[in-house]
Amino acid sequence: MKIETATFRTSALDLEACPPSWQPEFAFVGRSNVGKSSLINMLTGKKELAKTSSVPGKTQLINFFDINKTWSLVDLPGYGYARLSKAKQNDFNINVSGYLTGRENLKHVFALVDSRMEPVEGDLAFY
Ligand SMILES: Nc1nc2c(ncn2[C@@H]2O[C@H](COP(=O)(O)OP(=O)(O)OP(=O)(O)O)[C@@H](O)[C@H]2O)c(=O)[nH]1
Ligand SMILES: [Mg+2]
Repeated sequence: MKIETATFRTSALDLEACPPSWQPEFAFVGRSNVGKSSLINMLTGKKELAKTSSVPGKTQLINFFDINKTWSLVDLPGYGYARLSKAKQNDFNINVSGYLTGRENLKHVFALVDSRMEPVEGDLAFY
């Protein structure tokens, strides 16, 4: 499929704040810094659509991108960012889990792993 348009729609802290949507949605999860945001930019051919960083913990909200005005890609905060407090990590995990389990138009979740590393605790927990 050719991606003709890819635009940022909005960010949300948790499931309750997610925008209403009837479009099929596809989300990326994985540990912080695994490359979720970079992959969205690669797939859409837009280098700066999703914000990326060499420092973990860049994506802190649930970010929605409209593709071809008919479906959506969703960039999620990563887990296991050690420099965040345990309480904040826990909030992220609860918000991401809430989205993954409660979002009605979510069609598919892509769980990214770093092939150079053993799975981390969060990988196994999210599977
Ligand atoms: N070697 C390598 N580096 C990559 C690849 N994809 C992304 N990176 C680098 O990995 C770093 C993290 O990328 P991000 O896309 O911001 O990671 P993220 O999973 O969105 O991280 P959070 O937002 O913290 O959850 C950046 O420095 C990227 O340039 C890849 O395929 N190979
Ligand atoms: Mg990110």
